[in-house]
Amino acid sequence: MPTYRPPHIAPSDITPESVYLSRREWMQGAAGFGAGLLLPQAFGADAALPTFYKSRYSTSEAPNSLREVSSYNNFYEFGTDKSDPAETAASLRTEPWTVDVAGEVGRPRKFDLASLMKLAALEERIYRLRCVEGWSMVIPWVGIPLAALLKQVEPNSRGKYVEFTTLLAPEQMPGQKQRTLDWPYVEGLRIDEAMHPLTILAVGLYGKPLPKQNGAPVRLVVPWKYGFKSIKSIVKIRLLEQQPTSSWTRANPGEYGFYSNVNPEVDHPRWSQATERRIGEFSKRKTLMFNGYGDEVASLYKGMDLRRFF
Ligand SMILES: Nc1nc2c(c(=O)[nH]1)N[C@H]1C(S)=C(S)[C@@H](COP(=O)(O)O)O[C@H]1N2
Ligand SMILES: [Mo]
Repeated sequence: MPTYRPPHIAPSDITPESVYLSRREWMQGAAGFGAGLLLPQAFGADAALPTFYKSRYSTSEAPNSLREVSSYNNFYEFGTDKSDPAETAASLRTEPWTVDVAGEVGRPRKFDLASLMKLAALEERIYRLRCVEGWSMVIPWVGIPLAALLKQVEPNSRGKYVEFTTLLAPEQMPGQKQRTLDWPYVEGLRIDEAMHPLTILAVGLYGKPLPKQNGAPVRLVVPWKYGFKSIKSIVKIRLLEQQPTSSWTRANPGEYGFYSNVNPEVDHPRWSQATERRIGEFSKRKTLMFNGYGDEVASLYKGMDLRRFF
């Protein structure tokens, strides 16, 4: 059952009223899930985002509650338990914040968060997130297409890959004092994956700025890849000629490849990837090829052996 709705309505076709209605609906939805009480805690009392549009690039599946989205996290900079980031990420300082974009580009530039949010209309994108560990969630992100930022810096013909780096600050990120990974966390995409309209830089979720445990103030979201590709709290973006090595590939190249497309037919060496458990549900679901985004992204991998390029 395809749940992805193709984008035949441009953001400009959607009236502010529908945005307002949808926001009210989410607030009711959040309260209905019992997460209303968590709102002030997760976001801070005066948190606000500029107006944003409801994107057609959204699944019609019901989002997980705000409580689930903001209390069950992977963010090893704050510990390896799912509950650690929500408990300890308060020590992350997200202001001021700069994303430094350079490398194989004509116009290298440093963006603060305000200028980054002005690069394109903010959109809500309700995406499935499939963790390589075998669980999934549906998350209502708010963000801009990564392509809007890349176009600004004008990649040159040698810019074939994009490398992303998380903040390195052990005093704010206690997990970086442990050698769980080679810090800072690094991820990478091929330029066509990075430019794909489904790839976003998220600055919010559930209509508010990102909770720190979800990668504030800005993180990547690549919905057809395993969750670890969606790197959090980004400070640096580099356009490169050579394929970068991500932290997980460096840690274990036999288990985590560069592409990491969600693929129920290619098992992780230690477990099957055929099914997943949606957080909040009891029984398992079948994992969908490319996490259900195959109609949009399969052409990026035409002719590639996805067992070899896992
Ligand atoms: N910097 C950084 N980014 C990260 C991680 C991390 O440990 N550090 N974990 C990844 C993994 S494994 C997943 S599944 C997602 C989880 O995102 P969420 O907590 O917002 O659901 O973040 C990804 N991004
Ligand atoms: Mo993950």
